[in-house]
Amino acid sequence: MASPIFQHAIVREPANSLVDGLTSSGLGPPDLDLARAQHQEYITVLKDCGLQITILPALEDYPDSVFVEDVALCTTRGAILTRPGAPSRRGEVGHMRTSLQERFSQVFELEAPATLDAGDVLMMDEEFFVGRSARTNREGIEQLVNILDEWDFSCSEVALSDFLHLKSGAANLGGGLLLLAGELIEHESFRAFRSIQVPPDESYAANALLVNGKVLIASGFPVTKALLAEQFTNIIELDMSEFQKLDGGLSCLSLRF
Ligand code: CIR
Repeated sequence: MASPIFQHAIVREPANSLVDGLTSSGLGPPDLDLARAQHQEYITVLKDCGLQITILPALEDYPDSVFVEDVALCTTRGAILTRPGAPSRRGEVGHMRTSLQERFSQVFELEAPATLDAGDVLMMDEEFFVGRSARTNREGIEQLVNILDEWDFSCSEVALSDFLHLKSGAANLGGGLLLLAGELIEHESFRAFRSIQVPPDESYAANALLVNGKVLIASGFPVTKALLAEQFTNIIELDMSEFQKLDGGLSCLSLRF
């Protein structure tokens, strides 16, 4: 199994309304200046990984719009605009349409009553996994599976009970290796893969990102970092404190393709 190679990333500037973003973390509202500085550092690191970055403007009407990952799935054969599970996030999709149509020859869009956040979609080469979560429903999964099938990708469902999104607890580290946390560690869907297991008190660190040979992880999770260091020489830590307050992780802040 190969490691994905990315050339582009799309990100969106944090809005002032970020302080009103959805959250279940109980960590309080984010500090806007710090969130902006962390977002800037995230962009710098992606650039250093060799990506060309498109920075979309902030959307004040959509507090969670900085988490661009949820509104689209970008694959090697086309892109899919989603229909986010949280009603307050549905309007974000229209603000991503043109950017994807300019870059992908095929762009599909999920339709009601489907709901799906692309944070629930994990790509392992040609094999996809989709979390059935509080945000992603049966119709969302059905529509996704049908589109992926047209592109000759397989896709299977992973029932979630604890995590907000599938990628809150799973990351593709390339070469058939997964980083897994919590309920996903023993999950039958991932038995065929090798995995690194994140300890329970570092579960947030599971949302890591492999970008062109470098592993990006949130800072402050020493056990996970040490486990990764056994297999990777290039690990970059990023302070994600302000996005963690809104249940967002490293993958959520960009679309990569
Ligand atoms: C939300 O609840 O939708 C945002 N506050 C966080 C979204 C995080 N996105 C992701 O995990 N892909």
